[in-house]
Amino acid sequence: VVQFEEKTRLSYEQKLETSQHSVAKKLLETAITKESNLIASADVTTTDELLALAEKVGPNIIALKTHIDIISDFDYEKTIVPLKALAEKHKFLLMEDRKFADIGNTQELQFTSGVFKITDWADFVTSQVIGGYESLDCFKNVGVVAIVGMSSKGALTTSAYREEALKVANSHPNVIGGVSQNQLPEEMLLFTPGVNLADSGDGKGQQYNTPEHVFKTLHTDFIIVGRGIYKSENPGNAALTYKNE
Ligand code: 5BU
Repeated sequence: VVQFEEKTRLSYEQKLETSQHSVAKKLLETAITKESNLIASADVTTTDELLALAEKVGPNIIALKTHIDIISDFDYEKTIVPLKALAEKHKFLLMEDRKFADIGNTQELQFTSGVFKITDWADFVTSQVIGGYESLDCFKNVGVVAIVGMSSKGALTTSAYREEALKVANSHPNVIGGVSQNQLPEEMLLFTPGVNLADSGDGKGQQYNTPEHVFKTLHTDFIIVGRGIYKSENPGNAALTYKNE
C-alpha cells in the first residue's frame, strides 16, 4: 500500500524561530500569545465606527486592517491617536491595506506624506509588486505584505503573474509575506482575505471561502475577515467565532 502523506504546515512557533523581520516576529508572537490568527478588516467610514469596532474585536484579533482613506472624518489626533491606544491596550498590530502600486519615489511620498502619514502608525502595509524590486525599498520601517493573488472574480493575478510577483516579493528584505488565494513558499507569511462563513460572494466580484478551506488547502497563516465581522449584529462575538474557526 502506498501512503500519501499530506504536507504538514509549519507551526507558528517554528515560523517564529526562522523569521527574520521584526514585524513578522511580532505578528507570530501575538498569534501565539492570543491564540489567534484572525485579522479583522475595518472597512467602516467614520472614526467613531472604526474605534468602536477596534474596541469590540480587539481582544480576539492579532491585527486590525484599515483602508484609512475611506474614513470621511479622518483627523490624525482624533482617529490615529486613539486607534494606536486601542492597539496597545488590546495588543494588536495595525495593517494599512494601501496597496501601493507606483514607482518607488511616489510610493515613498504616499507612505510618508499627505494627511494619513502611514509611516507614523502602521506596523505593516500592503503593496503591489508591479513597480518592481526597488519600489519596495521605501518601506524600511514597516513590514510589507505583497499582493500576490487577488480574491475577486476575473483578477489578472494569473499563475504566470503570481510566479513573477513572488520572485520580487520573496527576495526583498522588507517583505514579510503575501496576500494570496494560493499557497506561498513556507518562508513567507500567507494572508488570505475573501473569508466568510455565511456567504459565497457579495454580488460585486468578491469570492468567499471558509476559514477551514483556506487553512487546510492553502496553509494560510492569517485570515482577513471584513463584512463577516463588522456587518454582524455583534462584531465582538463574530470575531470570537472566526477566531475559534
Ligand atoms: P470582506 O468584507 O471580508 O469581503 O473584506 C475583505 C477585505 O480584504 C477588503 O478590505 C478588501 O479590500 C481586502 N482584499 C480582498 O478582499 N481581496 C483581495 O484579494 C485583497 C484584499 Br489583495
